[in-house]
Amino acid sequence: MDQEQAEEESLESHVRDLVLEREIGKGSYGKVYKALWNGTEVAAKRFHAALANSGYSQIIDDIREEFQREWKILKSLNHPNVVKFHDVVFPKGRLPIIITELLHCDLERFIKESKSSPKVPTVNLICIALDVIQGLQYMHGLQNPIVHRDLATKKILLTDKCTAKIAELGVAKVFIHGYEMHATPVRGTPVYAAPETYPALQNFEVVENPKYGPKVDIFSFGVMLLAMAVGHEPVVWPISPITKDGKKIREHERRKTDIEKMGDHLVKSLVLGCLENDSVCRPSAKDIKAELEKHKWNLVQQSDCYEIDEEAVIERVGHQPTYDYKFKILFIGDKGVGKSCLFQRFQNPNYKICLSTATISLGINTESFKYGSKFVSLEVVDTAGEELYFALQAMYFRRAHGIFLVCDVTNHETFHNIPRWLEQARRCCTETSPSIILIGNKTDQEENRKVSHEEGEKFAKRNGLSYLEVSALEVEKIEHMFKTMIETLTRSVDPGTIKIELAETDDKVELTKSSKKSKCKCKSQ
Ligand SMILES: Nc1nc2c(ncn2[C@@H]2O[C@H](COP(=O)(O)OP(=O)(O)OP(=O)(O)O)[C@@H](O)[C@H]2O)c(=O)[nH]1
Ligand SMILES: [Mg+2]
Repeated sequence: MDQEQAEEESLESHVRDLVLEREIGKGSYGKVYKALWNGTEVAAKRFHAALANSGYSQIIDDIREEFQREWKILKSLNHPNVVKFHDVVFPKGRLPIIITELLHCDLERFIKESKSSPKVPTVNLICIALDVIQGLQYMHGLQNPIVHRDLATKKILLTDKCTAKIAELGVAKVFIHGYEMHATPVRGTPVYAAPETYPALQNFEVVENPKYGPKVDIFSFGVMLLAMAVGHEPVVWPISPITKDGKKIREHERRKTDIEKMGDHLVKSLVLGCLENDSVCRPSAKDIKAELEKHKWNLVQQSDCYEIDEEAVIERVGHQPTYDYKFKILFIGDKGVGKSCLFQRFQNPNYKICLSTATISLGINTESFKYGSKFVSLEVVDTAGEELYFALQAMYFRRAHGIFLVCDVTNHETFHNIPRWLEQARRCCTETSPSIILIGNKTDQEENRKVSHEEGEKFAKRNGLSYLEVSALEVEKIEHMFKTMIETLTRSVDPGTIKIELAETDDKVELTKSSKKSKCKCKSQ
């Protein structure tokens, strides 16, 4: 074994406090190791020793530049769906090592080694896609958008609970908001690359660098969706998207085999939209997120194991040191619709609703209870419907998992304002995909009803919500309303299908149905 090879195989990090334990992945430039850094488990990415020692200063400079860029970009990002950067270390006389959070496996491998049929069950596909699109929405929504430029299943990492995170930002680039820019063609993964990232050629000579914007990531996202739907890496024909005379081939045509194989998959129209040759025709990250959320909600509702167990009771318990789930839920809606009464009656069935007074600013309560075999901690935020307090509202929505969007069925104005509340909830709840339930309250006043049951249901259906009618006077209905929320939340965190097991020894990925009772912590900690 020569010196380079020996160095390549060596687990010597040449940095104090960084212990490389074992290789967990290979990239084009380097290897990724599971490592211990100041006692914490991390992933450490370092170059192939051969490249560092090659003597080709241009290559080394390129690599250095790439690492520096990745370092700078990673450092500025902070989102649950973007891999967390810890540090970069420079071993003496060697190339830098990037230290990031340690994840379980990448999506490419997950698909390859899955034993499920289909390889990625639809509900998991939707959850992974939602995570990735949220990461992209965050990156593209920055003041100066960051475009990944090399999104592919290999660049998506998964936690053991299957939360997806965007990784490997080595070729990411900061763009100017709202502009397309000339950029060098990406050396990334060709089958994932958008057609506009290919340079204009004349007699096989590059005549102009390509011009593109964040929509190149949307294209790659579409390819990633397609790969999950068909259960393997993308197949394209012909290999080059450009004909001899410099014309671009339609991507729907190049990817015909996979598109046909996808059949009538739930995400088919999304995939086709993302794979449009003209970037303007591709949907935005925001639109994709809204569509995926609708699919997720429908799946959660359709699944027969998701029926509310009417026998199950919510058993109040004192404060618990540990719990299976922790959720934050919000009550929102116009003033006087009964938000405080509904919550007070849930807390205390003997509460006299006639005593309710307008909420000032907000009220927060934490309730612990046992539901079935699970311990649940609920932080309930009762907001004020009074306009005076609207300025504070964006703050309440942070990290909210569930929302009761309440209207008063005896007051049509309160129903008329629901779209405004819904829009605000969707805009402000950036960190998670909240489960939203539309509540029509005060059904005890049937004679004064102004909002019909059908009207409420129709609106809810159109907007991917579920609809419940209640009266703060009827304790059972309030119990049902909270049960519905808890069931929905536990399922949206743990859709009941994914458990990734990577054995230390053989590194196998297992995709199995987890039991309904599987313990799972809240996803958005
Ligand atoms: N008949 C009837 N009255 C209700 C019901 N729920 C609430 N109310 C009455 O509606 C009024 C307003 O209820 P609150 O719970 O204070 O309303 P809110 O939505 O919290 O109002 P803000 O805090 O101002 O945003 C009170 O007078 C309650 O007694 C119900 O189910 N039926
Ligand atoms: Mg109130």
